[in-house]
Amino acid sequence: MRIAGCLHITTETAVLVRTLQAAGAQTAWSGCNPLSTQDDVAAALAQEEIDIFGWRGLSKDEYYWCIEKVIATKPNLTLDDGADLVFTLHEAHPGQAKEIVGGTEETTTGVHRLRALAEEGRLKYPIIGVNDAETKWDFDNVYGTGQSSIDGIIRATNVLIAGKNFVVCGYGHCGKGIAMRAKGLGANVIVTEVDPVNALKAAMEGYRVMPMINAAKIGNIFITATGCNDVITGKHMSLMKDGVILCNTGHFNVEVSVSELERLAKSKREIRPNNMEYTLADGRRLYLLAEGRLVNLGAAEGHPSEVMDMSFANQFLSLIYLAKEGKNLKAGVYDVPKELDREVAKIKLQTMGFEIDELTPEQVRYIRGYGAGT
Ligand code: 9W4
Repeated sequence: MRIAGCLHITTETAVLVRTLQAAGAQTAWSGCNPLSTQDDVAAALAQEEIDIFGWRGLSKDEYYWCIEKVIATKPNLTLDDGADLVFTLHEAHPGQAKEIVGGTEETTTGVHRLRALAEEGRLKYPIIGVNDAETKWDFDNVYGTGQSSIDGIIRATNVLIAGKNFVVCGYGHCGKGIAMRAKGLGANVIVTEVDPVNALKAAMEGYRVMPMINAAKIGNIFITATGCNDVITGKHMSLMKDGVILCNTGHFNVEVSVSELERLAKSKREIRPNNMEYTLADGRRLYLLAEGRLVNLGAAEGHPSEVMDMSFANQFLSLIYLAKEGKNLKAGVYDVPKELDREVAKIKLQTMGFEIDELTPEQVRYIRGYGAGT
């Protein structure tokens, strides 16, 4: 198969590309974010004569030039992260879609864009939304974001987490992972939420739950993981203690209001890489990490490879599935078949050296039967 990929050019992606090649595919690849390409990785793949189009810091025009180059290889499968490849193909090369048996999409945003396209009746081939596989989102959000966000905070500050009031804004899957890891390091975790069910889960986990305006007065470290804007604003900053650390691991730099911090500050200086000290008019200092952008990517290295491997195993198995079955599927957005998701979990357990039990035939009969009542 000829596979066109549009996915962050990172070490983990390089392993996926090599794996697809080892399985007999021809691949052509571009990055899916102008800033995420690891140039050394792109160079290494290019040296192996793998078609790779991307470098760190490309302009918007260069970004789409790379995607065009990938489309020009006349793929029959696509792999996307954010759906820029699929949209470019549909808009600029609609005739090519009939050659394509299927595609995969890595992210929630991409799946949303593709569903909208499908609802308008314009999506031209079947696409599997890899994001919704349990062995993808449940692990990268909780364990990947959890660890890498704490890692970013520590790299940017070298602060001791133990004993700190650690405020997690948003208790979705990412917030849950961060809170769990902060607790493990000895922090007093405080959760702020707008959703009563999430807030209740946090409370039952033993965290203190309170509105942001109250947390602002007592927190030492604040991290936003909401996906929403204006979570920490000037009115919170004006209540904060001297020396607090602010960072974000959710949507790009809209959760901590950097503009309001800039407005409140009398001066600023970078005290360490990815750590900006803002001094307010009354002398209090607030430390903003990674410019309010995702701290796990800005100050650390994103998800560890042992999380990405599950996402990319889902990608790999989904592409194999589409190579075989794609022509029998109607255009639309599909879930990763449940058996593939389970297969990824099974293999991951094996690689971690864990074995599990199997149900006996009697147990299967018991579970499936309805005879056992009171
Ligand atoms: N990376 C990224 C890197 C630097 C960067 C403007 C200057 C996401 C997922 C995976 O987005 C990624 N610098 C930016 S934005 C930006 C984004 N700016 C913004 O001002 C700085 C990214 C998936 N992943 C892992 O998590 C681990 N391996 C992976 O493949 C990678 C990168």
